[in-house]
Amino acid sequence: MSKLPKDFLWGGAVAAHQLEGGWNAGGKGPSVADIMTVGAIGQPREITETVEAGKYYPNHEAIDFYHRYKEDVALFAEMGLKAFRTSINWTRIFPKGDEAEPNEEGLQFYDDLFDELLKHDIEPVITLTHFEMPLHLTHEYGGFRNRKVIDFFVKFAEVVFNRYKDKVKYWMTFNEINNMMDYTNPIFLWTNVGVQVKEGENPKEVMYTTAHNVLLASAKAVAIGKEINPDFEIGAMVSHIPIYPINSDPKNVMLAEESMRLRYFFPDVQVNGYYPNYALKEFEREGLNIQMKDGDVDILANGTVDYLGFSYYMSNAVDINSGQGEDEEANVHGKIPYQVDNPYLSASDWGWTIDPIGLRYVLNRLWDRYQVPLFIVENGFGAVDTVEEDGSIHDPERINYLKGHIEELIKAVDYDGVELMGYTPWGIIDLVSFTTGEMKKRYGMIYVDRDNEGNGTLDRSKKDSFEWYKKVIATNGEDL
Ligand code: BGP
Repeated sequence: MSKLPKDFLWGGAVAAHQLEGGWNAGGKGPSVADIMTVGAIGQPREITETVEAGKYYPNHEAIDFYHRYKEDVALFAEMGLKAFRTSINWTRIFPKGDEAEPNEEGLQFYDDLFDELLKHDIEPVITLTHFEMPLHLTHEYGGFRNRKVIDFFVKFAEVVFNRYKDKVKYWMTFNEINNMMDYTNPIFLWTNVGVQVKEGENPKEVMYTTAHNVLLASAKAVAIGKEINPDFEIGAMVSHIPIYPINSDPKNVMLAEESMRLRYFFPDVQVNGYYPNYALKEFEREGLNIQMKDGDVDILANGTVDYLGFSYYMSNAVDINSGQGEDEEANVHGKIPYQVDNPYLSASDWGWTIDPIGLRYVLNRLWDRYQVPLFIVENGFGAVDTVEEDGSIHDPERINYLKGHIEELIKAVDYDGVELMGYTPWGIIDLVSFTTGEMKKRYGMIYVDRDNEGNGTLDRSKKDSFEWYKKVIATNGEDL
C-alpha cells in the first residue's frame, strides 16, 4: 500500500513573471518585476526606476511560456503532473492596477492556459500574486504601505475568482508573504509589496505597517473567494526556513526560538486570524505605530486560510556568540541576525544549505502549531547544468536533493501523521531566478536553451530528472 494518499498532488511550480515573458504583450502593463535587472555576482538585483533603454531585463522574454505554453503543458502531462502551480500576472488583468475594468485579453490568456491544463487532467494551483504587482501602484500610491492598494488587490482577486471559479479550486493569496521580514534587503519589500523605505523612516515600522495592509488584503480576498465559491481551497504561502540553535546552550535554543518568529508571524495571523502576543509586545516595546483601524480585527478574523502552503529550500543556524549581531546587514535571502554556518550541512553553489531532514522537522512544527493541511509548493535545487554533446543533461545532484526531501516528507505523512496535500517542486521547467535574475541557476527537470544574457533558441529538452520524477509520480512516491 502506498504511504501517501492516492489523491496526493504531485506537481511542479513556477511564477508568471519568471517564465511567461511577453511582458508587454496582450495589453499587459509593467509590474515591479519588469524593472529588475540581473544581479552582479553575490549582489542583489538592481531595481531601476522604469524600463531603461539598453538594459537587460531577464523576465521581459523569460522562457516565452506566454507563446509556448501548449508545448510545455504537453511535457508536464508526459511527466504525469497532477498539479501545476503558477501565478496570475496581475498586470495582464489590470495593467495599471487601478482601472475600473479588467483587460479581457489578459483574462483570456489564463482561460486558455487553465483549459489546456485541465484537458490533460492537471489541476491548476494558483497564486494570486507572486512578486508581480503593478508598477503604477508603487509609483502612484507607494505600494502596499497605502491602504488604497488593498482595494485594488481585492478587486483583482474578485475578478479572477469569478472568472475562473469553475476551473481553479486551489488558490494562494501572496507568494512568500513573509519575505518582507527581510526588510534590510530592499528587493524583498520591493517585489512583494512595492515599497521602498525613505530616508529617515524606521524601516521596521514601514515593514509592519505594510505587513498589516497585506494581511488585510489577503484576509479580504479569502473571505470574498469563499463567497464566490465555497468549495475553493484558499491558502497562505510563506517561505519557511527553519532556524536551528547551533548547539544546546539554552541561550541559543531561546535565540533560535525567538528568531523563528520571523517565519511564524504571517502564518500566525493568517491561520489564527489575530496577531500573536509576541508581535503586539514588540510593537509596544519599540514604540512602533502600525496604524490599525477599527474593524481590522474582524477582517483578519473573517479571512483565515484553509491550508498553509510553503516553500522549503534550506535551513539556517544561529549562535549568540557569533558576533553577527542585530546590526549585521542581512543581504542574502533568508540571512538573519546571529546566523552562522551549520557544520553538519553542505550547500549549493549559491550557499543554500541542503537539509532534507529539515523538511520533516518543518512539516511537524507547522502541523503541530497550526493543525491545518500543509502543502509544499516549492522545493528544489538550483544548479548549473551541462548539456552533453549528444544533447543529454545529467543532473544527479538535483535528483539526489529531491529524492532526499521526498523521503522525509513521506516519513512526515506516514510516520508522524502530518496532513500534507501535495508537493510541487520549484522550477519544474528552467526559468529566471528570482533572487539573482540569472538563467544559469536552474531548477528544472525540463531544460531551456537560454543564457544569462538572453541568448539561446529557447528550445526545451528533458533532463535525467524528467524520467526520474515521472516514475516517482507514477508510483506515488514508492519508487524513488
Ligand atoms: C522563492 C520564490 C521563487 C523562486 C525560488 C528560488 O523564494 O518564491 O520565486 O525563484 O525562491 O529562488 P531563486 O530563483 O532565487 O533561486
